[in-house]
Amino acid sequence: MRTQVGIIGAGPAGLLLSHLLHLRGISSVVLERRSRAYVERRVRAGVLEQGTVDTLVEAGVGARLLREGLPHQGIELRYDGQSHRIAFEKLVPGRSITVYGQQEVVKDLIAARLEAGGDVRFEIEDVAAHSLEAEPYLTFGGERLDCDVIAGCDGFHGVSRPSIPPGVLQVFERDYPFAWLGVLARVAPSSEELIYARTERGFALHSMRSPTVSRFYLQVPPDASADEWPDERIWAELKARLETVPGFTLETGEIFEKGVTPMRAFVAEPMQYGRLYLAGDAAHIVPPTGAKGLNLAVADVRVLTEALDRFFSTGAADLLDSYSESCLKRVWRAQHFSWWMTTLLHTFDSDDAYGRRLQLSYLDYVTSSEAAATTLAENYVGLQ
Ligand code: FAS
Ligand code: PHB
Repeated sequence: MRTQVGIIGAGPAGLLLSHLLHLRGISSVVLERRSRAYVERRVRAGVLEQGTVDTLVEAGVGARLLREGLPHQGIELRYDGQSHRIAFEKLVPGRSITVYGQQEVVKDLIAARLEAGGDVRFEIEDVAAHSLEAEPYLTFGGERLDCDVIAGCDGFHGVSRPSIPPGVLQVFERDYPFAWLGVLARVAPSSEELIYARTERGFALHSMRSPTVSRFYLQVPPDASADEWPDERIWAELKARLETVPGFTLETGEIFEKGVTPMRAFVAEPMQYGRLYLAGDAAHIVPPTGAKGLNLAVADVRVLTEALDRFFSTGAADLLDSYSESCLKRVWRAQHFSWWMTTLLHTFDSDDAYGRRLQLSYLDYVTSSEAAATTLAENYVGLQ
């Protein structure tokens, strides 16, 4: 078998790359380890930057997103018994975010690929990448797929990054001393917008997926397990961390999904080797506090699509050669913003009284200075 681009992974990066390449007449095969039902059910990100929405709409896969997505013009920072709105419409006029679950994006992309007769294969075990320097190929289940290029879109735990010979990659990473317990509940959101809450008990986030489904996160110890968090304990802790301002009541409902996500930051440089190009979580991970992970994956794919289109249509490899450099500036901006939001809002070492005062002082500054609030807003909605 032969294809122009062999893609490992059917997450947002792999599926969007396959779709955008198809629109430019470039063939690809997507090889996914999990089942279609699994990847369509996997709950992850929820916030799309304007650039991500524009990309999906322009690519013809944004109809349901425009119908069902929830456009937001601001977020709330809640701390020390105070509530402060970061108003995008005032600080970054014309730019906003849309709340739309990552699994919905994945469903829309899979539907589009299959409708177009795209070659997306699920439950493919033992994918391996070979001969990356010259004539690359993938093997899986006793088969061989010859490719002109391989795209590693297989996430943080995939096989593509480890296929790069030792000594080539420089890795930058930071593990945080806490994790997030994520919860989905069948209850109308108690706030129209997202609430990022910093409390002495720890961070909490009030988000949502629809007018009838809310999404919550709690900062928990790094080794926490969802089994330690029965529903009653989750609601009690969410109330303790969110019901801190007058007039706010957190509505409760049936919890139907819960899981713990580690908080880590990671970047592998360069994001390419020979004819292998890494995109999305295969190359970088951010703590989800800044809602950047999915949006970074989409941004990588936009750059890679242009580079591959130029290569296949003209033979020029210049954009491919500069792919990693083109992505890393945005990657590191998102890394810094995610670190900044995480350190601003989470509770660290309980003995660090000085550090906690610094946090409160910075929050007072961000919520009283238009310049500081604009810094948060323009990074959150996505830099142009
Ligand atoms: P993905 O990990 O989504 O997709 C990679 C795909 O490759 C998967 O389908 C996987 O099954 C497949 N794969 C892996 N190894 C393979 C192999 N050997 N062979 C074939 N296929 C293979 N971001 C946010 O912005 N907000 C959040 O709240 C948030 N929550 C998250 C929660 C969790 C548990 C995780 C892990 C991530 C979260 N993220 C969040 C980040 C997340 O949204 C990623 O940024 C996004 O999924 C990146 O998309 P991909 O790069 O496509 O990687
Ligand atoms: C989500 O709704 O899943 C979400 C929202 C904002 C974040 C992280 C996750 O910063």
